Amino acid sequence: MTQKIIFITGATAGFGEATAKLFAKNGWKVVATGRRLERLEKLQNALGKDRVHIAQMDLTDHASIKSAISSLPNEFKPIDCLLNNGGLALGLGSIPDIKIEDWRIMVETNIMGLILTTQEMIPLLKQAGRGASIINIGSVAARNAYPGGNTYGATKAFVSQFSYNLRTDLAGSDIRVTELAPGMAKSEFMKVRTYGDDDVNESFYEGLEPILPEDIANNVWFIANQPDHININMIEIMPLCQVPGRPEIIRKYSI
Ligand code: NDP
Ligand code: 8X3
Repeated sequence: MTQKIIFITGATAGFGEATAKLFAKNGWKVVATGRRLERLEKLQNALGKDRVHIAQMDLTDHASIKSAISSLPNEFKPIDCLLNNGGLALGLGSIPDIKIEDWRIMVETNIMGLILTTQEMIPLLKQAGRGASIINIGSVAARNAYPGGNTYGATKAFVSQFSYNLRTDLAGSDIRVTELAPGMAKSEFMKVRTYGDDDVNESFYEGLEPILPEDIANNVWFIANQPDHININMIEIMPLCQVPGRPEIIRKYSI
């Protein structure tokens, strides 16, 4: 049987890195992308060059997306699964105490980066044929409002609706589309959101049992390995300690 191939955006940390490890361990080939080359190299060294291809790719730069995809070696084509995972939140301020530049970066990364990657990848997914899938990482923040969620949550609401619309556009093709929407998860997400605060990653989750990156990787595996005729439209996951519609459960622990 030919090895399947997953293309992951944001494979240098958190969900993307855990997914790369899980899929490589289970016999898939992995295309790992992100901006931090040294982390990609470390991942490739750990998992093996025959198993992992790396490409430095910035989701805010269309040329870099095109180049990463067009320069894929033959052994890493076609693509059976695209995991649109790379993304970020910046800042926890409530309107109007926000930085417009943060909003611009979130929109460029979480929205534009995801749609441009998808558009560039469609031909390679079509080549893979039946069983190919696109998995878009959304968030519970798309449907639950909390102070400071403003533009971040709205970018994830975009991901949610785009996933459904994409599924409709691709109806009749062999490509499946899923929105995977996690709740509070301990990765580097909060460190990035607080502009690099190392301590927050520990203090924010104290007394809580958040989702771990490996939990999300397991769900990506479940979605990508469904029978070819099954499309999981959407999965939303929260840790038990997080309650829908009760954002203060998170806010209580926010910095
Ligand atoms: P991490 O910060 O641990 O990982 C984020 C990944 O996104 C990194 O690999 C980073 O790579 C990549 N990334 C960020 N900006 C860019 C860019 N401009 N170009 C390319 N890659 C980029 O966070 P998570 O693993 O938690 O986040 C993964 C996804 O899950 C995000 O879309 C996030 O919004 C979403 N999410 C997170 C939740 C959480 O609570 N943690 C809950 C729900 C959704 P690099 O910096 O090397 O480029
Ligand atoms: C991240 C989850 O609720 O912290 O997408 O915004 S939340």
